[in-house]
Amino acid sequence: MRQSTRSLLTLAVAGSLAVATPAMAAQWNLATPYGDASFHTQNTKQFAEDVKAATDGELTINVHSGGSLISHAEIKPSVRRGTVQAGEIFLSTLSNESPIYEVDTLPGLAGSYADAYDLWEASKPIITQLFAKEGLMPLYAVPWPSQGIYTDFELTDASQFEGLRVRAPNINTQRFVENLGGIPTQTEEADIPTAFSTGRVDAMITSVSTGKSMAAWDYVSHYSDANLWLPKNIVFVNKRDFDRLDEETQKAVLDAAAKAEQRGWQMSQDDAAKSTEALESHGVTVSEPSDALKAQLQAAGQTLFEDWQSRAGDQAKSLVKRYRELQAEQSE
Ligand code: PCA
Repeated sequence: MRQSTRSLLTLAVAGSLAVATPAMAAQWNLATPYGDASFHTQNTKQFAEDVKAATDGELTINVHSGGSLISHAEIKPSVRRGTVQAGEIFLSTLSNESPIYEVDTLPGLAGSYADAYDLWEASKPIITQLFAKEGLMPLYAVPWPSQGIYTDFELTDASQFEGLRVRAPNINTQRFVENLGGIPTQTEEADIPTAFSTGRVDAMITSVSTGKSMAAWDYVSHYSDANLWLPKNIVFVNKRDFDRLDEETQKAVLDAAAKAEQRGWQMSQDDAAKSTEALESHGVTVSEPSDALKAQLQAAGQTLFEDWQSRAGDQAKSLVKRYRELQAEQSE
């Protein structure tokens, strides 16, 4: 093809594209490991719709759910590299990078939504700094309902953990299981049914939401509502991709993110109630641990917290201090 013909063709193609889509329209791909049934994914899809509406289609965010595009562990590295522009992950899976990321899986620190929110407020500046070092920017974070213990027998005493293989979604949960004498297994949420059906695990620690979405009643009979901690998902973007947007679009993204955070915290509470009902209606016995069991779980948790404090640097300690201040303000 002669050069002049080729450039004419290029011009023609560029021209037709310009008619089809506004010149500056941007597309982001956002990868999440969680499926469409999860309230987290529903919230993130709503976030994407809000952005599209607010920017008149200037920015479209395509949410790829259920790990369909990228596996959980690869999501953050992929956003960092720019393979995808945005992602959602379970924040505490990053705990091998910094003790800061363990803070929402420390037993006894924040056991209510109000406390968990204060903890997030206290962590946000530090987590934003850590993400910025990798060229990433957090958009919002939303908690799972509190974590409890699923077993196929009535859990009455910590000694029942002896030799029990317990599925855990992050490092601190694994340590917690170990402190109780159990054998922890790291399993992705999507792989839990297989882990049970192949006999790799006997029990699990997760929320009522996950218990409902993976049909826990097929594998276990009891849920002990131990209210261990409220761990969060975080949604974040590659900072370069964010910086490329014009100011108005950036503001639309941040506004929609703030709305998604607010909506998500409410969705988590609503989903906790609905999921508990679903578990019960499928025959799972839901109960709070007895005082004796509570004390045993607390002791295992206390060891974990002390261990964390000895590993955590000054930054982590000042985070907890700030959290305590916010908590005090809340109760004034
Ligand atoms: N569900 C996810 C994360 C925490 C939760 O409640 C899981 O169990 O993997």
